[in-house]
Amino acid sequence: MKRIMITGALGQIGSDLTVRLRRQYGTDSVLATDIRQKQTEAAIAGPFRLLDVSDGAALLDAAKEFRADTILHLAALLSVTAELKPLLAWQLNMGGLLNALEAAKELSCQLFTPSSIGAFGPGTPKTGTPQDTIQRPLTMYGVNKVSGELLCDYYFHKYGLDTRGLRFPGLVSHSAPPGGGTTDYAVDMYVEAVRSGRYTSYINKGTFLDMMYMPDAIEAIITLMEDDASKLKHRNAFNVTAMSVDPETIAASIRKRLPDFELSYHVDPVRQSIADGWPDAIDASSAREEWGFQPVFDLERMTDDMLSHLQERLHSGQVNIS
Ligand code: AKB
Repeated sequence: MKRIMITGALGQIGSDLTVRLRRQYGTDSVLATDIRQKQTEAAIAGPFRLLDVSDGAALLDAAKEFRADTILHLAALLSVTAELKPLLAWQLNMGGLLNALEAAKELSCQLFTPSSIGAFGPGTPKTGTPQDTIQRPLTMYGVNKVSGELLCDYYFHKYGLDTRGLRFPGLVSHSAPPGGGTTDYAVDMYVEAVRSGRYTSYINKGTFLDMMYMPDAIEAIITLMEDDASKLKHRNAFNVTAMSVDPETIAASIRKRLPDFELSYHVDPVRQSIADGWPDAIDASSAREEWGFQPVFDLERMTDDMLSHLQERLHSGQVNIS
């Protein structure tokens, strides 16, 4: 990766990824694009361009003018929004990916796009979910993610395009909020623990899902993209995870630092049914073996880091920390 264009760069992953990549590859070597402009570091501290990924010509123009050799295609609707707006999700998630793949083909770019634990479904083994297994999701998001994995493999086999991907679990971060996801509750819980000392979870106790802290997700993207392609047996997409937790597990970790934290439940049937179709704990051994995936944040380290960053922002007057 030398000249990197990121789509959806002002979202939860892109905000941290853009800043981290500019540190490593140089500010002017990373173009952040998004459908709207925000006054955030990713948008204002380096090259930024407005881009709607459903406009294929505009996406190609942006990559061509920037002389990109890598496209990190992050723009997508997450699971809950996709389930509420399935047609829009198909158009944006699949249309945007197709446009990114076509631009990458035209310009001979490397391409990364995230898949998700949402690519699995109720028929998938719940624990130790293997890299290669049954993928019959019942959600539009899941259908998009499986189709996206297949499409990226297709471009690799048919055109020799260097496509690589990760099946992300829920990602926890403090700088940019997630939006429209099922696993967002984990981020919300940390924010509310610091802001109000209590949180009402829309996901029920006992619902275990994989999670990972954002710095590990970002290092995983960079390591995978920089890895020698000849070592990869898989491409689209690798299982990655750092922990399997339910709301009670996270609350217990928060209470070790904030003993008065209160957790209650008001379960949302849409989000609960999405979570019920996902694995409890996936197996990331292919990622470890093929390119050395090694997350450093476990639950306790993540809780320490999340709470200290959020508390710092609260005390510096940024009360509206999400
Ligand atoms: C979501 O909850 O939709 C995402 C995901 C796990 O893909 N965070």
